[in-house]
Amino acid sequence: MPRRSASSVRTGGVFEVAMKALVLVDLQNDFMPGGALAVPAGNAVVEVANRLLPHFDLVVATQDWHPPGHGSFASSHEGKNPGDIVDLNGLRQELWPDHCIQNGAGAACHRDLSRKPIDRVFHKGTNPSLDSYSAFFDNAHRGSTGLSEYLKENGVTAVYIMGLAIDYCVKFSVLDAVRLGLETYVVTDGCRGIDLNPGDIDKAWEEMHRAGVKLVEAEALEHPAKSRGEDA
Ligand code: VGL
Ligand code: ZN
Repeated sequence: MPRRSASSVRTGGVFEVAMKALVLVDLQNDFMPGGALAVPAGNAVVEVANRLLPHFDLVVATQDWHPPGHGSFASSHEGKNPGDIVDLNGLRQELWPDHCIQNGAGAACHRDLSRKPIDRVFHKGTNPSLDSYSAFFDNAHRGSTGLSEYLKENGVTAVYIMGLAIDYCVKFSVLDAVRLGLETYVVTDGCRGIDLNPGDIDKAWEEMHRAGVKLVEAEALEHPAKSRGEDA
């Protein structure tokens, strides 16, 4: 259960509940420098997450959580290398080094991430023959991780998304959040990307912008009055 109660917002004489959730995407060892699928400077966003945690009604985290031999691993396809593209059950699939194996050290969240304020953790990528970049649904949009149902049950209307990697799991999560009708914010300094093909990160920001997401810096969430130029 969320620890903090929702804040009430006065709208048209009626008090309505505005619940905002922080969604921390894949802050796992394998996506950190030195990890199996390292995102450059991925570790820099852990302290951003820790700073934001106290400012949210509800905090959820995702973990990429693959079984050994997962279909997104190059090692599962004879003669293929990380970076190659294959057809996985009719879907275009980038191949990756083995990463985020269920219960392995690489799948654990970064040791500096403050765990206590996280209300719920959602696993994705558990189906061996289908990848799941989004925090909400698998890449075929067939199965749900349970996150959208959980947010709905808790009356969440706005999500603030950050994490790794901006050009994969963050982008897919953000686009799904918009489709689900959530007011969707991306915490710009809380994200880092892979740039498998140079330009992927820029393209990801453009795609999210076109979808109508709002961008926000961590500082503005920590000190809302100050960032509007008012006295704190
Ligand atoms: C991710 C590639 C493969 C991510 C997960 O978290 O962005 N990227 N699996
Ligand atoms: Zn993965």
